[in-house]
Amino acid sequence: AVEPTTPSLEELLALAVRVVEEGAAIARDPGKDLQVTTKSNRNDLVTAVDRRVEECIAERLLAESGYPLLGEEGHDVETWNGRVWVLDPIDGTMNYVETHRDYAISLALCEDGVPVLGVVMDVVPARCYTALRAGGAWCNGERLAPVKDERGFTDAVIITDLKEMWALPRLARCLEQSRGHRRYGSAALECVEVAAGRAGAFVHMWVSPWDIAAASLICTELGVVFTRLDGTPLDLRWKGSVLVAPGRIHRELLHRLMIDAE
Ligand code: 2AM
Ligand code: CA
Ligand code: CA
Ligand code: CA
Repeated sequence: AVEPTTPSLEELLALAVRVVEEGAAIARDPGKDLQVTTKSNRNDLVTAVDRRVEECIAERLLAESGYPLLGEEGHDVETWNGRVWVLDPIDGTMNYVETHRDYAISLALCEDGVPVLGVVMDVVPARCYTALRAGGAWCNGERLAPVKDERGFTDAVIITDLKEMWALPRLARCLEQSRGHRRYGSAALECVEVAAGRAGAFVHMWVSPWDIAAASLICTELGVVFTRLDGTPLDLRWKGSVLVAPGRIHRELLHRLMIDAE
């Protein structure tokens, strides 16, 4: 008998891109009724499309890879040990419902909690960001250059939420000194903005594993430093804060946010 061969990470990345493209097709053509309902509060939304995209991708990945899947809308795993898919079927559901742009599908494959491949699909412009651990990162198949690490934060745009500014007065001061403040409403796409060099930093107090599993690999493959707000290493298995920036800006913001207010 012929032993089935274990798929390479390149093959698994190709599979991940295929299923994310299928999910994007569902999101682009949702049918009449989105069935918008709320979860923890009136601005925490989920739609039938979130669930349908997760269902479709989970089914395909289980059939074609056999690895378990953790997804925001109802797929849990018993353990992070070994290979586990981590999926956010729609990151930026409020945008999906209200602004009709800046929402993403995020899919990563983790080994013992460490992402080894990642896909972040910016659905509306069909821009597909991918990364392979120790292999680099791409946008629509074109290799992305490592981020430049020259600017300080006063020469950069910083992405964060208004809530964070109220929670962190020191962050508000940094934003005043920066080139400006942005917010897009999809944590995955916001990380990718830093990886692509269009923003200098992303700061967020509370992200879930599926928000950042794929985007964190895209960032680190391009030389972006990706830690908790206090500078400690990211452990994807837990929800928490993130400070995402090239080295110099990361050092400057860490110092100003955590060590010295002046
Ligand atoms: P979602 O759209 O998948 O829920 C928007 O502010 C960003 O924060 C999005 O990435 C969104 O992901 C995420 N988000 C929304 N509600 C959240 C919550 N209650 N806790 C943490 N993250 C949330
Ligand atoms: Ca959600
Ligand atoms: Ca999300
Ligand atoms: Ca989501």
